[in-house]
Amino acid sequence: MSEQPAAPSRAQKPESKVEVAKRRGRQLRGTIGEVLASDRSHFSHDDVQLLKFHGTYQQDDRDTRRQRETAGLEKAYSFMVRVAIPAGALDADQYLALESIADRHANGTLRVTTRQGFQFHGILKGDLKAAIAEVNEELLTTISACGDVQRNVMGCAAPLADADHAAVRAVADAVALELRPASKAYHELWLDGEKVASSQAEEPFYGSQYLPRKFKSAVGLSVDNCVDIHAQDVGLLAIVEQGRIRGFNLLVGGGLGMTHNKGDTMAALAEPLGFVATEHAVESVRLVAAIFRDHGERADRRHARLKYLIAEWGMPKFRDEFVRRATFDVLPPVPLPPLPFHDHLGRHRQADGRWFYGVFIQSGRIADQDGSRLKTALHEIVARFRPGIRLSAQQNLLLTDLDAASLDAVEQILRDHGTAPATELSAARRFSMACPALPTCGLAVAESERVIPEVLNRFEAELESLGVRNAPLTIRMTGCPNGCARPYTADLAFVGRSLNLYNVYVGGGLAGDRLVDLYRADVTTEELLPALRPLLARWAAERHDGEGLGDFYQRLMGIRARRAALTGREEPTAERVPMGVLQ
Ligand code: SRM
Ligand code: SF4
Repeated sequence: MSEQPAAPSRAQKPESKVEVAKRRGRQLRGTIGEVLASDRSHFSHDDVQLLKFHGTYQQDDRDTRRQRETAGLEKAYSFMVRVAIPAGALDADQYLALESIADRHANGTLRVTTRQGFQFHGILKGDLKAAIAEVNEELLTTISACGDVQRNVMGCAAPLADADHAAVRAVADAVALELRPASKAYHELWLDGEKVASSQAEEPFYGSQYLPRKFKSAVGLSVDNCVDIHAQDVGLLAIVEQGRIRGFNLLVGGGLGMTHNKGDTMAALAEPLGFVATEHAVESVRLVAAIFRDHGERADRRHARLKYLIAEWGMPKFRDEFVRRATFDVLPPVPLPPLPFHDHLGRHRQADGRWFYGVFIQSGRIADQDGSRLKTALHEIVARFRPGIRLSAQQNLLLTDLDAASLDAVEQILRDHGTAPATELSAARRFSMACPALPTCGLAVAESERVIPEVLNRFEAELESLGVRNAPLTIRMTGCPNGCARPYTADLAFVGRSLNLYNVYVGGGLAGDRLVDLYRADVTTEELLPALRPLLARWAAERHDGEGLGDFYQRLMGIRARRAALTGREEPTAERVPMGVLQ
């Protein structure tokens, strides 16, 4: 079904600069081809916006920015390239090829993203075309990894027997294909495809202006919320009964980006809209995207996410619009208990009797650095055992399809290269996430990936001494409030305010179904632990068996009880998070 986009309904307000760039961009072409062929070191505003749809961001080295400015030099430009990998699934050859691209065209590292993609950093303009072309040679793509389109479609990465994970992957693949931009510009620019005249007909779904903003979808499971379904614009939550998928609860309106001190911006959790049959799952995502396309904000980009449209309309009106467009039955959502969460690290038996091994990767960065030679270890393992690869939504990597006999060898190779098995990590480290922030991210106002190891060292020592080293605790850090490491659903979050200053949030949890509260504003890196010491000490002393920090905080504040009284719905508790995740 390819209904045409309606004329933007908010035409009375002046459209944002990005909308203008999209409209003038001739279906994502702009002058990218000309600049690529020239000796210019970087692209101008409109092309920079269009490049995002092709999966690449123009960045500059933030560490040298000031020095270069003083010396009268231009910024040290380079490009981040993001590979969209539905459900994070790739094979051994693809992994080795991406690793080689990182070595030859980028800064030698690969980074697993919080949406199960891979990122390269530090690609110079002269290498950009080759890098993207080589990704495509491996039957992977960068299109729609960024930009105002559907982003990488997430899906549970683990081939376990608890549900039909192949079906989850198939739905994620189908959703990704359904909303992939159709413009031939990608082939023309990066793959030397034949040039065609641009026309709106080239993009039957997206039209000339694409979506008002990014649009994120995930396929989750009622037996495992490893994809953080509540953080998505649209979530398909598979209702699993006796290992089979019965259909999907459709959740809409999640999104975490917000701006400090702007009360009209907010993080929001996706709420159930209804239940749809499996054969209508893909069409359901498309319908939600179409409503967003036709009614989303196009003037103020801070308000251009689906969550703001739903906040403005209210869920009943949004649901009515969805039902009006749907040609299939939309039933009431299936009531569910709080969703369990697994990180899939360590050894697990697959549905087919083989094994997978989940490797913890600090902040998703696959590199040989800081005393660990993780990149070399993974190269050796992948080249020798040729496992399947699954990227997880917690920035980790699963090696699948292994024989029982190879598990010890895999673990030994990792150990020999300085990577301890997940079972030996503290909960704080195991469940931690951090965004890239400085020096690559143009929006970072504080450090994240570069400082989280040291922050975790301090917290680990404290938690160890309090006797809660293995108690459920997820710590997430970001270099600004955009929320790339999903801080606002974590037990504990440090969100950059400015250089070496963070807002501290508390009160989420592993299940990802509750937003945090601001606990303390403007705390330096050194003061993070002292600021939290009293709370950690009370948690250690007074927690119920299995109670995570966020749950404890909510209980302490009486929030859970108050909410339950208001909504008649009991809030989730850590006791229901399977302790198997800490085995
Ligand atoms: Fe993000 C922008 C990195 C997941 C919310 N994000 C960025 C940019 C591209 C900065 C920029 O616009 O110049 C960052 C690139 C940094 C770098 O140097 O690589 C960036 N985001 C990331 C990644 C790599 C973080 C990570 O540690 O893995 C994640 C890539 C995922 C992927 O493969 O597609 C990433 N970003 C997220 C998430 C989490 C998620 O999707 O599950 C969020 C919160 C959920 C949401 O979208 O609401 C997120 N990123 C943002 C926002 C805020 C959007 C908003 O609605 O306000 C921005 C800023 C923007 O879009 O203007 C942003
Ligand atoms: Fe950059 Fe902010 Fe996202 Fe971190 S959270 S990667 S600093 S945009």
